[in-house]
Amino acid sequence: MSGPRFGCDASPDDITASLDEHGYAIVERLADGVTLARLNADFDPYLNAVKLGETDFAGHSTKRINNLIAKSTACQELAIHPTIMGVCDRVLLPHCARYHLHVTGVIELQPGEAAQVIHRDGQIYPIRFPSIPVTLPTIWACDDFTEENGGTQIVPGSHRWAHDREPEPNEVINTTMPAGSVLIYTSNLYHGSGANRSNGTRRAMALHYNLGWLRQEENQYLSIPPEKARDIPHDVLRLIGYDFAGPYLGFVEEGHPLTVADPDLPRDMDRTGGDELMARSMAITPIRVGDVSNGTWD
Ligand SMILES: O=C(O)CCC(=O)C(=O)O
Repeated sequence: MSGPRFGCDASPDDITASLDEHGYAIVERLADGVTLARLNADFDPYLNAVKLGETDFAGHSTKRINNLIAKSTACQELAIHPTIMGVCDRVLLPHCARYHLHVTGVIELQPGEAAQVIHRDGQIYPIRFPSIPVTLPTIWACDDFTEENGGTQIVPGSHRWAHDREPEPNEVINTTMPAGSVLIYTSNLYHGSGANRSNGTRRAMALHYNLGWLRQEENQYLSIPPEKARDIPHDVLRLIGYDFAGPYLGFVEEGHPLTVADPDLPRDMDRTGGDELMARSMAITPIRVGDVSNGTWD
């Protein structure tokens, strides 16, 4: 099956094939109703307290909150959902020994919000498009996404476009999906939030993953320092960055970064992350970031 729309039992292989072919995939109702209700209840008090955005990019009628791993156990569970991890393994692991959670955020469009400027998430790094996928964004629908309420706008196929090509209005479509579904795309795809022409809000949870050797967008080491990290499961902590990104990348004096969050772990003073990480690192095809054969970096 080539997608781009799947049921919740879709395989990571099929979703990855859709990302390659269309630049995106939609997996319907991947979060069950109970998890979705917990997620929304966890976020409600924060969204009730936050002010509207103050920039064109963040939106002037949009509420945003971040640091979601600290705010919601339901979010922690969805961040490591096996289907999403399977897709991250296939899309990101060919280019890194470990991937991380890059940024977490709720984006709640209020009635009357205008469409966001269409952009590519890879623009956060100084790279030319199309490139290897440097991030794997996922946008979970906390409400039904419709054309009227600002379901994420995407430009199918734009993941293959040259650096300077920009979308025409007729190439942009709105993502529609029921609450609990997730839109998955890569750093090369043009997208942005839609205009909310409805009378209700449109709530999304963005969980983006990135190559472990790149700086994460959200500084989750400072947002979730060791004393706050103690109640969070190890596999989630590793994902936010309490881990090696590759051999030698990210050690602490005691060895593994997790030791600063869990005093019961042994301090082995190892800086390499171990044999499995070394093997993964050696398996990556070196990435060309410039061609100096003619004496320039172009
Ligand atoms: O809200 C959305 O649907 C997408 C938001 C987005 O792409 C962004 O804020 O960078």
